[in-house]
Amino acid sequence: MLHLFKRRTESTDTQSAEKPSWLTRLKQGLKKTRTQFSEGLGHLIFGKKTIDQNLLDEIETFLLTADVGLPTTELIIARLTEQVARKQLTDARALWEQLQKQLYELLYVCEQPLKLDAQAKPYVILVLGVNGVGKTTSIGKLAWYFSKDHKRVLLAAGDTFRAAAIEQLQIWSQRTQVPLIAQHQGADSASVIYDALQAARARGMDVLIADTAGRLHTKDNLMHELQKIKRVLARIDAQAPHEILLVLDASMGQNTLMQAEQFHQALQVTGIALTKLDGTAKGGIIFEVARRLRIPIRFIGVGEDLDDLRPFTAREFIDALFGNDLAGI
Ligand SMILES: Nc1nc2c(ncn2[C@@H]2O[C@H](COP(=O)(O)OP(=O)(O)O)[C@@H](O)[C@H]2O)c(=O)[nH]1
Ligand SMILES: [Mg+2]
Repeated sequence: MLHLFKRRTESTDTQSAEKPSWLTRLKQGLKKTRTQFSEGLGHLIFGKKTIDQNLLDEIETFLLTADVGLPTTELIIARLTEQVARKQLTDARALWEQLQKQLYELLYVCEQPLKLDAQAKPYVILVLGVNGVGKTTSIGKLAWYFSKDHKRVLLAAGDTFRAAAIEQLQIWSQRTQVPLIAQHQGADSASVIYDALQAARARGMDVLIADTAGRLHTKDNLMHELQKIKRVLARIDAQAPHEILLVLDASMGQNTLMQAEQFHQALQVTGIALTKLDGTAKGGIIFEVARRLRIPIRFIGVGEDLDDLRPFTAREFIDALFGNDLAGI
């Protein structure tokens, strides 16, 4: 009890100190993309005397280099071209702001933070994604995020493909002091997660977060395995899993989209966690993810620490990306 009290006090302290530090962290995390993207664009836009087709072509190249993707880039350029033709963008500042506005609007469509439903007890989050994208790490961070919010969380070690995957989740469980249900390597993943849901119900847990394998012997098997997990969970709670969270690695560029489409087709993904935005200059992929998939982006990951996965908001992201003044936020 004493221990619990101590943790909660600590978490309140962290939360009060959290806001500015997260924004700074986000800004640092997006440094590579920002350098590639907005600093480069800034020099380009503010360095030119006239707004003409040449400048728009150069902006187009920049967006493509930052992995915004061809269809999204074309859409943005077409809108800017139209506004230039209508003489709505007569100076560099107006163009700069318009570009940010368009990018913001693309992201805003996907700004739908995950809200736990108090009726769903536990609220089941099934975490999917190919190997190495950051599923297990994100689960550790999510466990931390929810327990700081005083939620009772249980983890399920559903990636039974490798022993190391189970051990890795055990480490996160110890680090965050969130309990874990695990079996041996090679155990049936669906039955591990099924047992975990029963345990979570029996213990009155608020949230169950289940890890899954990102690789089996063939891709087909993986999708069948994941569909089976979904089916068995629904036997206990017809609404479960309440959230099917697909983890995508921002540094994988356009491949990310293909993966997402495959998972979405097989499993009807309800949310995305976009990780490793810190490791890449290609964070522009987020715009293509938002426009093409239109699945809520629930969380973004900008590092390997406990606090490096946060709910996604379009405004914060754009401000961090463009180095806008974050002081007042
Ligand atoms: N830099 C950085 N590394 C991350 C992030 N998320 C995960 N990782 C790292 O990516 C690697 C693979 O993560 P893991 O959770 O094991 O992926 P999984 O195979 O999908 O479960 C690990 O080394 C993590 O520390 C992130 O947001 N930023
Ligand atoms: Mg894993």
